Amino acid sequence: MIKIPPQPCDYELPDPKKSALIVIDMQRDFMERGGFGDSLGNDIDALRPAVKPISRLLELFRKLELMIIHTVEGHAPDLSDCPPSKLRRGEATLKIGDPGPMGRILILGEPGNGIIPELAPRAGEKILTKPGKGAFCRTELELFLREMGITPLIITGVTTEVCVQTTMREANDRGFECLLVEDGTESYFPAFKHSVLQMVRAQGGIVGWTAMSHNIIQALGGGQ
Ligand code: C5J
Repeated sequence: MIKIPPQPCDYELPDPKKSALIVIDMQRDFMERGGFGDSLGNDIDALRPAVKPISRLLELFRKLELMIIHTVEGHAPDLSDCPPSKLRRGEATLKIGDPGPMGRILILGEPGNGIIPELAPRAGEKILTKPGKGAFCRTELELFLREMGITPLIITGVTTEVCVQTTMREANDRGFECLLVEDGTESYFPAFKHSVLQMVRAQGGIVGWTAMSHNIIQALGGGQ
């Protein structure tokens, strides 16, 4: 049994081998100039601080041979999996599917849709593509986790109040124990990140727990 000192109370990992690190949407489309996030007028640099903590967690999970799942938000080239409401929404200079400097915006397989090189998945790590904000919407994630016997999820990625929070709420409702990594998630809006951290752990952890990456790394026996 491993105990991590997060908020609102200790988070218990009965067997780390049965946990997964989920890295949500660390894609060029959200992190780099010319991508979807930038085209919506966001300050992409606001997301950078999450990269190092995620990289350290990835290193430890790889060393301990624990489950790693990367998610990628993107759509089929013919946009058949993109609801018209999502296509219409937002005041982007470039809409989903438009050609941009890194290829078509938010389209699977385009250079801009890939994961940033610093956090590139390695062989054997699961890459889950998803058309929505939540990683459980129209994907095989729930079935996969149940087949692998995984319940605790250590959650990182961007953006905190959109894909990360949606995924965490979906997971919580399905009975997964979610620990959100405070310094391993970022938002274009710092106040939104702050609010999500508070919302998650309020009322005795109504959606889950939050902890800093160094607490998790230390609890799992990694150095700093
Ligand atoms: C957004 C995401 N913000 N990955 N996607 O559209 O949070």
